[in-house]
Amino acid sequence: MKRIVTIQDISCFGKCSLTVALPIISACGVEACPIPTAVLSTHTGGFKGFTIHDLTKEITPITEHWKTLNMNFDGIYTGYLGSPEQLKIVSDFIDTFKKDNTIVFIDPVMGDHGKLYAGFDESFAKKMAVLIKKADIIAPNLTEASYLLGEEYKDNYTDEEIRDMMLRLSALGAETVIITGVRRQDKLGVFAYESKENRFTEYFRERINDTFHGTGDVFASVCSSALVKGFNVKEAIEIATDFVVECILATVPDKENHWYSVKFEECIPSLVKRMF
Ligand code: PXL
Repeated sequence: MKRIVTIQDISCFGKCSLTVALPIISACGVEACPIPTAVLSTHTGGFKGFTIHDLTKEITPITEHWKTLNMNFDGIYTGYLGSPEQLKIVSDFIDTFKKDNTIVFIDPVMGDHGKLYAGFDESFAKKMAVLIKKADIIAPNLTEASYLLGEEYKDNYTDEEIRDMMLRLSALGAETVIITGVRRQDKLGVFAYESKENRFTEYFRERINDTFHGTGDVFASVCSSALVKGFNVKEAIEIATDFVVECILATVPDKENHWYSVKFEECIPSLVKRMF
């Protein structure tokens, strides 16, 4: 069985980061090892008064113990990281645990719809742009991509502009760049650029006019698992995009109650079918 270590927070309510990553990676038939970077009462996207308990101090003792166990990972998947100090620790973690066959998948979670999430600023984005040098694959949305490049976010991008962004992002160090959440009239999709092959790929589905938190984490969890299982980039972005669309469609009828994330649980059977 393949094994992924995933490093991100646990938001106890709100279905994002680890509460999404762990069940999805497991459903894909990949062993999931979490390193929780912080415990929050909820995610930060829409709840008032959420609590945060930082776990930075726990990360190094966990990795020190793992070093004594000679742990190895087929994938290292990082999501929401809360401080420059955590970026540094994750960078050291990659240096220690990345082996020749380890896929390093960094989702540079920082914002969406042109805005950074609460607690992030441009200086954090600059440091994230350094961490992604260590990635094989990065999966920013357009907001995160523009912050990584230190550019103003725009409401609309042409395909040429997105391709140009991907080239410049890959010049920051990652071999493969995936850009999520690209809108095109009545479609929503994903672009990928594989620098080794100099290949651009895209995959679009129908656009649903509702947005939900956590869909980036759902995408990254499926995509990283698929890549670790040996699917190629084109297949991985198709499986992950289809799954996100299915999760959104399952949530839309109950969107008033379930605004905080998607009902991914109901869609797990079809994910399992595609993964095995
Ligand atoms: O889904 C990304 C995410 C992860 N973790 C926390 C968040 C968010 C997005 O808002 O607040 C704590």
